[in-house]
Amino acid sequence: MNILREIKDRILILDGGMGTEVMEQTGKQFDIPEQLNLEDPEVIIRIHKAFVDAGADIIETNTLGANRIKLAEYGLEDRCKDINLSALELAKRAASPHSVYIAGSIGSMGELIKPLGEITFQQAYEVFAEQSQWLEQGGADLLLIETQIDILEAKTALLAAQETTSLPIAVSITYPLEENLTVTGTDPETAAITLSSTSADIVGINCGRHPRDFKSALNQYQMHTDKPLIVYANAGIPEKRKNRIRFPLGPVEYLKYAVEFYRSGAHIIGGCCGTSSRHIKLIAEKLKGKKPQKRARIPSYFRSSSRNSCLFIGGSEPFKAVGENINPFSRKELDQEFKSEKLSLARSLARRQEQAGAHALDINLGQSGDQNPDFFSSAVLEIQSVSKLPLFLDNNNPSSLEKALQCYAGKAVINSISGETKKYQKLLPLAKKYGAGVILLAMDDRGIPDNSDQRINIIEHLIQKAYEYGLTKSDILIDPIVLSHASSPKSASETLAALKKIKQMKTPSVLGLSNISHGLPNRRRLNQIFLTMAIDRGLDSAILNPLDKDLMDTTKACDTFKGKDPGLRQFIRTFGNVQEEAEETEQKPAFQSKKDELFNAIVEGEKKDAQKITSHLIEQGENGLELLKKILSPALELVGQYYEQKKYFLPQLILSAEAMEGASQIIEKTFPEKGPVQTKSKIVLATVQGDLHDIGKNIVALVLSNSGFEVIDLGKNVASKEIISTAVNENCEFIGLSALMTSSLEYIEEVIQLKKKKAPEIQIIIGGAAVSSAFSQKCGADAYAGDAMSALRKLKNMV
Ligand code: B1M
Repeated sequence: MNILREIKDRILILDGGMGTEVMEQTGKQFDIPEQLNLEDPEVIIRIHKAFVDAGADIIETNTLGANRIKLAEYGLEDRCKDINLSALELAKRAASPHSVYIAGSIGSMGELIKPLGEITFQQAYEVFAEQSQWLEQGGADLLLIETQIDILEAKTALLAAQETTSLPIAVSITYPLEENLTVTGTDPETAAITLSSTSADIVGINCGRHPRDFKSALNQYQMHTDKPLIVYANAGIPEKRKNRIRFPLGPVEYLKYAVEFYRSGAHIIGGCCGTSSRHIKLIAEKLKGKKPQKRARIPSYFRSSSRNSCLFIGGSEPFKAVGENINPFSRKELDQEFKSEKLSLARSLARRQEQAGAHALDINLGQSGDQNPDFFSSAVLEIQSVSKLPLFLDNNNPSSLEKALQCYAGKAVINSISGETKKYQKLLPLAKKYGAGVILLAMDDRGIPDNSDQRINIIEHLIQKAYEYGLTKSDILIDPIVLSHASSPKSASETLAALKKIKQMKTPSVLGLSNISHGLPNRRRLNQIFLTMAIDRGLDSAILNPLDKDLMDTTKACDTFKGKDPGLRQFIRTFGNVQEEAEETEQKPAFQSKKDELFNAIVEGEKKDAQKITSHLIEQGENGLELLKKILSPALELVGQYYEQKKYFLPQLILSAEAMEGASQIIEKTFPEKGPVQTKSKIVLATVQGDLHDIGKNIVALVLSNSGFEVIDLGKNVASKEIISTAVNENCEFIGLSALMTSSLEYIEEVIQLKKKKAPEIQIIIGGAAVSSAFSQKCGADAYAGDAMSALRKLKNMV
């Protein structure tokens, strides 16, 4: 049996939802259903058997959460081996004597990799390598890395599985947020581009929201990857009724969607949460063994991606500008900064280039990037946090480059790989291993040829080598090299001639534009004119200075003449209402006052700046609480709006929250030490279960404790029972609850219900962005407060 060969010819049926079937069969909800592999194996065998009898060709082991980190949450990390091996044993027993494939299921760790979480690449790699090896040792036929909530985690799991086992591997992403986004904000197009360049054998989509949302996601996958597809959705969005979780789609309704998956090109089709053996039986009757749909050829332009955006170069795509400014050769101040391993100017340049319209950013730390291999990857991590643009990694040192590729959430671009044998032999395998694109450079061991034909020879040789290492057309950009017009006057025309030939090869091109004017006066004009000529010869993208507005405008004008801006829509949209401007220079942010600057530091997530400016303002006699109310909270509110508008993603949200926390710490220090004040009342404060937002609650705690209340702060994500038991044991008069997620409102209601039973005398005050006065009345809270000062006033009245 060879699954990869088989899916070329016939549709295979995957089983249904294990977790929900366990609930259905036992009537209980388990935090970690994998435990049943050891404690109640018959249930798991029964579920597998039902799926096999229903016609599943592939069954998944009950190991979704059986990785060391997840198991550790329940003190089961030492049972990792037993849980995985026993899962295989049960699946094999259930499958026998039928000939079905057993897929070793690998889910998310439940904690994110840096910078979104605390786990390092290496730790994550080891966790996934361990589970993959147990699953292979137990006898799995393939590995199914599934329900992945973050693209970096999925890539890391894949790499670990691929390097430590010899099994075929499928990677399936889940898009649970509105507009088909992963938890960390990746859309299906971006994920498909990222996965397409990895070594995954099969890619796909599972779980998520309603199966009706899968169609558009599948279309995106079809456009950007030719890997076989695996698709299995939930039976709709579950509802809680009378303490039972119900999925709305029965077998007949779900079948309609399964047929849609088939028509959209899926090779493996099954069900996820809420789908039972009855669902799988109908799908098997209808689709099992059918010939897969013929897939359209994917367009062959160059693709790259970050966690939250993608980049296309070549074909009919408009010209693409890659920001060159994070490079000490173009900015002396950066050199100083990099020598002391600082990155604040680089972060600010990343933002400014993105605002100026760059489509990607080049990261070159010069010599400093080579000295400490960790510094380059730190820079890549930080720039990913402040900009959503794809990154071109410009570093000659393979070990620095490898570390950066490990932490890159998307498909990076290696800038660049020349025809020097030692170089391409090291770097092309790295590109393949980490699923990166490459810029191939027209020079080899003999240097840069003077003439364009020789440059093309080198390029053809390099492209061949790239294919041999497993790269594809959509991974390759060609740089025919431009030298300074001052040092080599004939070189410009050779570069232009090479560009024309590259265009005939239908391979996308890129140039490091600013080289042309190196050592000459009036550089901006030279750059602009040469760029126009190069675009005319077919140049598709350049690494250039996006802060030079004339240059950026030139690219847009060129697009109109090259037929890359149909109806001149983009041009008119950009320039329609803009006054003709004379000379443009770089735009630096101008702040009216220190308070504006503080606001901006929070919005941009610059913690150190936020702390410095807050200290300065406090020294100038500003009131800390007023700053919190009038500057810091509104700034964070704007961050929330940006997040809603998809202008910001989770990394930016985290940075802004950290900046706010940093500023709040400074303000906190300005409050008088709490001396022997007479404690008036005791209040237990908490952000309710499921909610990790605690900035607002911390401000409430600060204000109350500085006004004589004794505050017991339980932190965030606190279980209702813990809140009540603390309030009772500590003899509190009040309970204060905060919630910012609509989904956590039910826990406010739960605390109130519990309180009514266990301690009716305690009064409850609630607040937080998700809470309203109307909700407060509906759920029976004693008071609602819209901000910290109002919380204080209300509590004083209640006392
Ligand atoms: Co997120 N987040 N977040 N977030 N986040 C919101 C809340 C959101 C509205 C953003 C948006 O979509 N516009 C949205 C919730 C949507 C909803 O359900 N209604 C959201 C989301 C979706 C998420 C994630 C799911 C994102 C993801 O992972 N894809 C995730 C969820 C994690 C979880 O909780 N399970 C998430 C994560 C995070 C960070 C960790 C990155 C970070 C929190 C860091 C931290 O708190 N330690 C974060 C942040 C910073 C925000 C925003 C931008 C700002 C929240 C904040 O701190 N505001 C927020 C957008 C927004 O609210 N506009 C957003 C400033 C703070 C001072 O205000 O907390 O309202 P607030 O407190 C005020 C008053 O409300 C009141 O007094 C305070 C001061 O005056 N108050 C009380 C608060 N508690 C009170 C209690 C009282 C009385 C008054 O009595 C006891």
